[in-house]
Amino acid sequence: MFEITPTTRLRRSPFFNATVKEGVKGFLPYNQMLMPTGYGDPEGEYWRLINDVALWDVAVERQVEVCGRDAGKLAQILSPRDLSKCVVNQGKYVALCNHHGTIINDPILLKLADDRFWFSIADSNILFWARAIAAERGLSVEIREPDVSPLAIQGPKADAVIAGIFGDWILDLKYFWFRETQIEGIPLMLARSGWSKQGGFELYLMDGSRGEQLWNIVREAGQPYNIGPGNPNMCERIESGLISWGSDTDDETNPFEIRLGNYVDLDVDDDVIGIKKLRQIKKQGVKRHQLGLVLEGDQPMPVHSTWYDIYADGSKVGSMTNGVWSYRLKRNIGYALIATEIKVGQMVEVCKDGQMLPAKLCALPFC
Ligand code: THG
Repeated sequence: MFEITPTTRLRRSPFFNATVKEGVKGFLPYNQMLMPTGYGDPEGEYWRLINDVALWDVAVERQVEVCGRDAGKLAQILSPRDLSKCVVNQGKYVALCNHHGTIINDPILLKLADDRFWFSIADSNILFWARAIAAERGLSVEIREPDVSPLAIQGPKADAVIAGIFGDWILDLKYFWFRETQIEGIPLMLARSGWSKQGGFELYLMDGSRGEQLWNIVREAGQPYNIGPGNPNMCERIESGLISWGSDTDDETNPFEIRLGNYVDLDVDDDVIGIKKLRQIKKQGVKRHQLGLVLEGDQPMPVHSTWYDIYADGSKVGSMTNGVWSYRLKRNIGYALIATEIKVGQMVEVCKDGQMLPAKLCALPFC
């Protein structure tokens, strides 16, 4: 086989050494960092997330910090979602769009103070984007990537683990809300969030030199609950209908096509990037929509690394953008980004490596 050439271009997470000790088996590049992709037991790691609790190194979800007099103004200009009622210590899921209404990232926005925000970003360069927009609009802000690295604790027993470490106040934390705290002097932002529908928290580590220590604290507290290492789980997230920007989206995808229309407020000010185009798209109606796909057959198929064409009556009608063996449904499932004329319940064919695979369209989420 081959190895990854050592390079400063792929930065290491503060939890890197901890994940190596846990026996991490693979990485992928994300925001110019290495993100762990598994520990050698995909099915065990999946069921641990569904039944118990899992610990994920998600330091690759970098923060783009915007602070200064015009920070709130810039956050709103970048976000086609009304932030006027967002209060300090509240987070919001936002679909950042460009001037064409194309989604360019789907971060969680954390409001730390009236003049300080973090965009907790997916895999595209929002630091450059935010700086360019701020400069063009003459705004008084400072924009940087702070030393902040999230560690996710996900699964039905995450509440018990986190309450055991930090106290019962965490049980009152609302979805996407967060609070600054510390453990053994390690500075943290503790949020109820995470890229699964099994519930959980994210600890935003604010001192990169203390990653291994934090990992070990959580690992130890989680022992009675069968905690173990894992990573953002492709199977669970597809079953749950979550979006993976850049793999479910292409260079023309708008939020309405991929079920994020609820996070777009069309009556925000005209200076919000993309809003005029989004109003137009909403009025005209979308040409594509995102549906679930269930393939025929009960044998797991390899995970894909490319989109597959979808055919109906011999013509191409869309793409299968991802696919995975569902441990709960015992079927290969995935998402279709497909012409709006094609509806739930309809049969189509997915062209995979020259083979036509029959599949049925269904509503999302699967589970
Ligand atoms: N955690 C943090 N930052 C992140 C992610 C994360 N940045 C990148 C990426 N993940 C952002 N993407 C998502 C996508 C969906 C959700 C969270 C992050 C999510 N969505 C729910 C849903 O769609 O059903 C709920 C949305 C809502 O109710 O507002 O949770 O994981 N720190």
